[in-house]
Amino acid sequence: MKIKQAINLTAISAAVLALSFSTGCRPETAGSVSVGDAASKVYVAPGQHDEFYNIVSGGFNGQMSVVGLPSGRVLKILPVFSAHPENGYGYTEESKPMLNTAHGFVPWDDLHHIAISTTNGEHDARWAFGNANNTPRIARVDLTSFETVEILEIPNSAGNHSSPFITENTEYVVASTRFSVPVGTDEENDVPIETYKENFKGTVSFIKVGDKGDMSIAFQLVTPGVNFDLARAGKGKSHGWFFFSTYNTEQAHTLLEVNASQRDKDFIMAVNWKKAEEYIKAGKGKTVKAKYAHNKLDHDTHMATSTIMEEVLQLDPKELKDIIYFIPCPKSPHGTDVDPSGEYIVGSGKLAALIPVFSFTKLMEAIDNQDFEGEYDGFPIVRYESALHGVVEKPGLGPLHTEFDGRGNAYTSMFVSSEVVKWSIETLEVLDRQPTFYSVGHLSIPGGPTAKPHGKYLVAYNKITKDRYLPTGPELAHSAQLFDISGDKMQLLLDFPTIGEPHYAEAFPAHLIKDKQVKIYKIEDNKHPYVTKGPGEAKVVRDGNKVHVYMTSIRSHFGPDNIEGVKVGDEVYFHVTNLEQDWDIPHGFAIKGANTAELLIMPGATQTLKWTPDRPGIFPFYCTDFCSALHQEMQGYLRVSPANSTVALKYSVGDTEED
Ligand code: RUQ
Ligand code: CUA
Repeated sequence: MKIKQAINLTAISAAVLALSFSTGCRPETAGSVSVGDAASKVYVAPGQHDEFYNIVSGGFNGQMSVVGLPSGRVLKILPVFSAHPENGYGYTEESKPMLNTAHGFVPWDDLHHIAISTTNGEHDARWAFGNANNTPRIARVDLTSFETVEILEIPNSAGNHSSPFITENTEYVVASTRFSVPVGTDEENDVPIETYKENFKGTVSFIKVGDKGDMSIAFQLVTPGVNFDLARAGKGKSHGWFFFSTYNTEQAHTLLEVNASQRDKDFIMAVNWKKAEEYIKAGKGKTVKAKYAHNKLDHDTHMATSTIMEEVLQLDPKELKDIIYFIPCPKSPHGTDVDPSGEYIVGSGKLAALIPVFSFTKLMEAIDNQDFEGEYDGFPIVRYESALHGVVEKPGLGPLHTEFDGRGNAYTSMFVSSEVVKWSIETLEVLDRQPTFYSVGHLSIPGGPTAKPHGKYLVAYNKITKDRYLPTGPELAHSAQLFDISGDKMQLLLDFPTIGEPHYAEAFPAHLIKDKQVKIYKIEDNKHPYVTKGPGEAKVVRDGNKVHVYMTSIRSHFGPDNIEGVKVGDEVYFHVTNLEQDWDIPHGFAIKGANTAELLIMPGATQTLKWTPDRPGIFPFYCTDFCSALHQEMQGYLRVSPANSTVALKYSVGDTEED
């Protein structure tokens, strides 16, 4: 038995290795483009704007980046789940609560997927949602200020990979767990790992999104203990349903590389969430204890708060019928994608040699006729052939993700054979294939996952860069490639490096948001408890060993700019209000020896730096953002005296000296 298993393992490992990129997957055709033609298509003349905003996940950097398309120019890095030195996110006293969790402060996570809000299945681009994989959370970014404004932790989840995916009208953001784990109290969860099959469960969380975007967990489905990889909501005719790819339906807990690839087929799990809603309305949910953080940024106070929630509502689909059905899907499906009409569901089995396409109409018929081929953990398995629209034969090796152009075509990324394959949804014929450099993961077409894709471009987000750019030591630039997909054949136009490792990205037309941008925060609306609304109000107040500096910044001075009477052992809080009311005039703040942060303060906002002087002396502070011709003059001095000194607190605001 042991020996047999070992042989098995070697054979499978060898097969997997042969498929993997390490043996070389360099596409045969070199990436040649007609330079003049391609260059003119991506050329955005100086002073002109890009046509699309592209919001790109940064993978293990926990950020999103904002890229213009077709130019590929990086416009901004948006910190979401990671502290970010550029603007103090996660460092300033105001923003630290955003990164609080039930496990405490988590300054770095892993962000894979972007979901741009939709109405009637089309992008409205009010918000961008992103997932934290490691410590499960969903974030909401406001696309008028390009700030993370809300983060909601997800209890009973581990490895929040299959998220965030949204329903047609952004009714829900949905998140499912990658790792199944015991779902009980901390004490109940202390079980032997080998009891996986009896004790480990999956969960799918439906997070309600309010009119203003506010998130709350409406309910959680407890599912069989499998791994969820990705998901998509139904739309159009399939609105009300949700589709999740699963792997490890073998329920292995060790050596998954081998043990989770035993079955010929895993499943796409179809969830009737309208039905689940009915059960919730009928009071069938069960409230269970769960600890998770809910963090929000308040734009009036410019402060984030973190609240620890205590319970969550769960539904048990085992007792409540007609919520969950399993559809067999070959070989560890990674992506599951729904076409713009909502009729076709594409499963991409990463170890499969074909791409199955399911029909929603047929799926409904099969469910109505109870056309099942058995049960999985008590849930009906719909007969594969009955739900199948057809398969794409010989698409390539290692299908991962599929996007749509709105003209009846689908585009699937092939990780192992490093290519994008275009095929017809109706006839399932392969129409074109183009190499990617190299090992492509996600694809993104502007509007690609919506009911109304914009077609035109496709971006391939690649895992390996190898020789595409000037080398930069052991780690090379991560890479995206832009294709023109407006014609019959795809045409490679541009390589551009990305920030972090790109996973999913979504792009939408710039006109949706570009005239809605927040330019300043009105100083009269600033409700920060330590705001200073004019240079005359600047002051320094001692409260025991806490010293609060109410400071203003305006081109080109700080008020106050001379401070004395601070002592070793004090906790000094610099609450700096930027009095500017002009677009694009932030001021910075830094003081020597500060080991918490610097600040970057937007016009009209207040931000706080906490500083604990550790020795007597003179400590200069200055503005870190080049704000005017006199930026270098924007500086000041703070005197620190020994703990027992009698130097009186004293500060000066411009000319006036006060005690
Ligand atoms: S995954 S490369 Cu983390 Cu979206 Cu498929
Ligand atoms: Cu303010 Cu430089």
